[in-house]
This record gives sequence, structure tokens and C-alpha cells, in this order.
Amino acid sequence: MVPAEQTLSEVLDAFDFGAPVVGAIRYGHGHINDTFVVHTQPENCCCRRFILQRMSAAAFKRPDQLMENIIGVTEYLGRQVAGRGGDRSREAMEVLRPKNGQPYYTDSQGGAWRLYPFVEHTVCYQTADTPELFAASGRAFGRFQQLLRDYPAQTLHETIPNFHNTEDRLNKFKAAVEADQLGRAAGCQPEIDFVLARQADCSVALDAMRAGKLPLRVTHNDTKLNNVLMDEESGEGVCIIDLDTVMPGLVLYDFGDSIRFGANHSAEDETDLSKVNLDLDLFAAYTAAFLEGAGGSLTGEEIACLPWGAKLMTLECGMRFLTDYLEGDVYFHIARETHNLDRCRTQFKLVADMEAHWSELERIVNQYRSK
Ligand code: ADP
Ligand code: GN1
Ligand code: MG
Repeated sequence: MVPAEQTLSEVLDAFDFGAPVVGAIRYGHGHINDTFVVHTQPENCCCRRFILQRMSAAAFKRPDQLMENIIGVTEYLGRQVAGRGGDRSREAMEVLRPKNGQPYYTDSQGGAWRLYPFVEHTVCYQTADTPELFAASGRAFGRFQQLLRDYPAQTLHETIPNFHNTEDRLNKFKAAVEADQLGRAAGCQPEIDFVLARQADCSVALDAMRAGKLPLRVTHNDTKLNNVLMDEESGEGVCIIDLDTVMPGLVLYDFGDSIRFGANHSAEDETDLSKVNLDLDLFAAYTAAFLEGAGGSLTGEEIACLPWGAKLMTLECGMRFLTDYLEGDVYFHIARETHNLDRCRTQFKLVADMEAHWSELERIVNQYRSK
């Protein structure tokens, strides 16, 4: 793909912003899409902002299906929010169509772009500095689960096939080690061995699902702290964003991915691993809030499996970073040569920490399960 800036002015012309555009700059910390914030200057009132995104062609092969999912889910969420007396313009995303009336715009280089209103008076955090903040994100993701409880899952396209199929991720990882396209495998043997020692773990959730113990639900699948916007005053979750991977999945994926990213005080790409430690208080705060937000919609078996969600999502994500490192960084955006390897190392440090505190994780989950 050409750099997104190359077609940006063509794309700006393709949308009607309702006022002159005065600037468009890169925005946010996402690893996948090219995100811009667009500033407009309406006459006689203050600047209105928009989020303009080029969807990643590496990640999403069918932007048409992706946008069909997003339009379906955002319209449904909007109705749910309004029905409960909420403000749908803040609590649900809204897709703004290009002038040609399609759900998204395809530029002259084949890039697929979409537009959303900027949800103002919100903050997007990269780390959870307090249990209260992390709990607020947990309530929001739990509520998201509850709001989509009756969404017709069979109408959703699988935007990335086998996205959280950890067995499939393991196979892809092993193929990347085998191919070793860039000769990088020798430099990360301890990380490769870390995965190989945990191959059986990769089947735990899938086995439980196949045995009928865990139901498929509509899940978000990418529940990082920076995929929820928090109210700048109250600190509560306002709007769940980044809906690209809303698909049928297991609830432990949503719980686990939040823990992976947020239940520690370091960045995902921290190179000083002594700073990367699972924080049990954050884990407990998120667990309580997620279950509160889900409002009794989860089964006892699902709740009992939550520690596995945390471990599997973290192991899987580390494996994905390592796979991308071995394949030449073709999927996740990077800012330095070893970025994906650094990210992999933080994930594996967290997995080891979860293993070391396993009985405490189970105790915490059990404590809230019985509430
Ligand atoms: P990616 O898939 O690359 O992570 P996201 O959809 O998460 O892309 O967007 C990247 C960042 O842009 C988010 O983390 C958030 O900071 C910001 N963002 C996205 N959508 C909105 C919105 N509607 N209003 C305000 N900020 C947004
Ligand atoms: C990506 O899009 P973003 O930055 O929110 C990725 C997630 C990973 C995450 C790791 C579609 O999330 O699966 O867990 O990076 N999203 C996709 O930070 O692959
Ligand atoms: Mg994101």
C-alpha cells in the first residue's frame, strides 16, 4: 500500500464535512489502520472534528463485509443506547458516508477509507494508572457485551478468519519459524521455546467450546484500553471504538485482551522487562467491573474460564507479534526494527507472571463469581 498521505487530499474531497477542512493529521496509537483527525471550521461556530481512517489492507481483505458489520452493529447499538435513555451520538459510533453514498470510499490506489464523527470530551488512555480507570473500561466492555447479547450473530462476517483461534495462530507461528524468511529465528530462540512449551494451552478454550461448555457470543475481540473512550469529567467509559473485529467469539477473548493490555503499568513495547508485571489489584478491579457491566449475562463456566482468557490472549498476542517479526513486520505498524520482538517479550513476561499467580487469579474470579 502507498503511504496514506499520498491519496489523502483525494479522499478529503470524497466526503462532505459540512464546512471547510482546515487540517488533517495522523492521530492515535492504533497498530492497524491509518487514522487521521480532520479539523473543519464551520462559519460562526467552533471547529468540528472527524476521524478519517484508511482500513488496513494487510489485516482486512473484505472492506465491504467489514463495513457491513460495522454499520449493522453501530445502528443496533445506537437503538439500544437510545432505548435506555442514553445519548447515541456519544455512546455509539456512527458511520458517515462519502458523497457517492457508499459505506466507504475507495481511493485511486485501492485504499478503503471511512469516516466517523470525533467523539468529543473524551480521553483515550494508553495505560491504566488507577484501578478506578481500569474498572471503568471493564464496565464499558461488559456493558458492550450485554448490549449486543441479542444481536443476530449469524449476520456478521468473519472479518479476519480464525482471529482468536489460538491453535491456528500456533500453526501460523510454527510455519513462520520454519520458513524463517529473514533469518531472524536464531535471535529469538528463547521466545520460540516459550511458545513451544505451551502448545497444549492453545487448545484449552477451543476444547471447552467444542465440548459445548462455552457459548459463542458477539464479541469485540480487541478490547484494549485504547479502544474505549472515557468521559473527560466523570472518567466513565463513553464509547467503545475500533469495531473492525466484532464477530462471534468467546467472552473470555474480550475479558482476556483487556487484562493483557491493561493489568500492568507498562507499555506494550516496554524494553525494560523488570517494569512489566501483572498487577493483581488491576486484575481484580477489572474482573469486578466487567461482570457488573455484563449484568448477569455470563454463565458460571464462562466466568470460571476468565483466567484462561487472560493467559491465552496474552500468549496468542505475543505469538502474533513474534510471527510478524519473523515474517518481516508486514502486519503490525512498527517504529523500530525490533518493535514486534520487544512487544512479544512483554507479552511473554506477563504470561509467566500469570502462571506464577494462577491460584490468585482463580481466587479473585471466584470471589466475584459468587457475588
Ligand atoms: P486501530 O485499529 O488502528 O487501533 P482505532 O479505530 O482504534 O484504530 O483508532 C485509533 C485511535 O483513534 C483510537 O485509539 C482513538 O484514540 C482514536 N479514535 C478512533 N475513533 C475515534 C472517535 N470516533 N472519536 C475520537 N477518537 C477516536
Ligand atoms: C491491534 O487495532 P489495534 O491497534 O487496536 C490488533 C489486535 C492486537 C493489538 C495489539 C485487527 O489492535 O488484535 O491485540 O493490535 N488488531 C487487529 O496491540 O489485528
Ligand atoms: Mg484501536
